[in-house]
Amino acid sequence: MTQTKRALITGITGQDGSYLAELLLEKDYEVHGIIRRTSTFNTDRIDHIYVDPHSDEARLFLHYGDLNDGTMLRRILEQVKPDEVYNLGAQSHVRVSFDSPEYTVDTVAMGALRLMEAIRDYQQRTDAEVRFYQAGSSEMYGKVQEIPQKETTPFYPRSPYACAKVYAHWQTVNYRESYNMFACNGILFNHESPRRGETFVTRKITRAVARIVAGRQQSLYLGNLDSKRDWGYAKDYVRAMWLMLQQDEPGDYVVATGETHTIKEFLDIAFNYVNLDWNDYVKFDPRYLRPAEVDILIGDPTHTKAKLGWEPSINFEGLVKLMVDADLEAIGLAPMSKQDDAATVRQAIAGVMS
Ligand code: NDP
Ligand code: GDR
Repeated sequence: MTQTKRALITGITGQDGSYLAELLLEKDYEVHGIIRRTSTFNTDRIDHIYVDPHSDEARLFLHYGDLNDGTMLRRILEQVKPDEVYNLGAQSHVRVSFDSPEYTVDTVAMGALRLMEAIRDYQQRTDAEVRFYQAGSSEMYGKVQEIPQKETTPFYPRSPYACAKVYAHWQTVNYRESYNMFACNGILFNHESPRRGETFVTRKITRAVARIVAGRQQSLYLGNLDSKRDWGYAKDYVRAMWLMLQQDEPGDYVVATGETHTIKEFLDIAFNYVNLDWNDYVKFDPRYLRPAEVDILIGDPTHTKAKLGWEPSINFEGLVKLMVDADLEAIGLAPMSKQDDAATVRQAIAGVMS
C-alpha cells in the first residue's frame, strides 16, 4: 500500500493555491494550507473543497500563519510533517509593490527565506526529505535581454516585486546546492483564470465586460495597453508545479505558452465576444501606469515540455472567452458559449439599459 503524501501550501487562498489544492486532493494527497487571519472569511476560492476537519472525510486542513512570521512557519512545519512544500504566498501585485516595497520584499523575499530555513532545520533534525517549490515569475526577466526568455536568460527585474522574486529564486538555488535540498524554481509566465484577482488586467477586463453587458458599469479605466504578455491558464500551470516535484532531480523550469499578446489584443477578443467595441468603453487612467514597465514577455517552454511532458490545454482566445463566460455567469447572465446567437446579449443590454 502506498502512503498518503502530505503537501503544505502557502498562498492556498490565492488563484494558484486553490487550483493546486484541487489537483493534489485529486491525487489523494493530504493537503495543508496556511491562511492569514482576516476579520471576515476570505476562503471563497477553496470553500468548495473544504470539509469540516472533524469529519473522517477531511483531507484539507487550514492553519493560521504568515510568511512574515517565522515562528509560525516552523510550528506548522513540525505539525504537518509535509513531503512537499509549495511556496505560493506573496504580495503578488506588481503595481502595488511600488507603493508598498518593504512589505512586498518582506513577504516575497524574506518569506521564502524563512520557509527554507525552517525546512532546512526540520530536515536536518528528522532526516525526512521535504521537496520545495518556489513560485518564481517571468517578471524577473523585466527589461528585455533575450527573446524568447528561457531558463538561461539573465534576470533584469523592474519592480520591488520582481527584485524580491529574484532574491527568492537565487536562495532556492543556494539551498539546493548548499544543503542538498530538493528545491525547484518555477519561472511562471502570466497565468489567468476565472479565479484571477479582480485587479489584474485580464480579470479586470473580463469582469468589466460582464458588468457592462449587465448595465452595471459604463467605463473601464486602464493604464498601458501596449505591453505584451505570455498568458496561459492557471489550471495548466499548477500541474507543472506538481510535476517539478515528482522528478528524480530538482531543477528550474520556464512555464509559458510561447505566444505573446498586447492588452489591446486581449480587449479585442473579450469585447468582440459579446459584440461590443472596447474603444467605446475603455478610458485611460495614469494611476495604473508603473514607474518602470516590463514591455514584453514571451517564454520558451521547450525544456519544461521535454522534461516534464507538460503541455498547455487551452490557447489565448480560448482563455479569454472562458474568463468572459465565467464572469457573465457570475453576474447572472448566460455565458456566450451557451447562447445560440449573440443577439441575446444585445437584448440583455437593451433590457437593462432601458
Ligand atoms: P494571488 O495574489 O492570487 O495569491 C497570493 C496568495 O498569497 C494569497 O493566498 C494570499 O493570501 C497569500 N499571501 C499574501 N501575503 C501573504 C503573507 N504575508 N503570508 C502568507 N500568505 C500570504 O497569487 P497567484 O495565485 O496568482 O500566484 C501564486 C504565486 O505565484 C505568487 O507567489 C505569485 O507571485 C506567483 N506568480 C504568479 C503568476 C501569475 O500569473 N498568477 C506568475 C508567476 C508567479 P490572502 O488571500 O490572505 O491575501
Ligand atoms: P503583471 O500583471 O504585472 O504582468 O503581473 P497585470 O495583470 O497586473 O499587468 C499586466 C500588464 O497590464 C498592464 N495594465 C494594467 N495592469 C493592471 N493590473 N491594471 C490596469 O488597469 C492595467 N492597465 C494596463 C500593466 O501595466 C502590465 O503591463 C502578473 C502577476 O500575477 C505577478 O504576480 C506575476 O509574477 C506576473 O504576472 C507574471
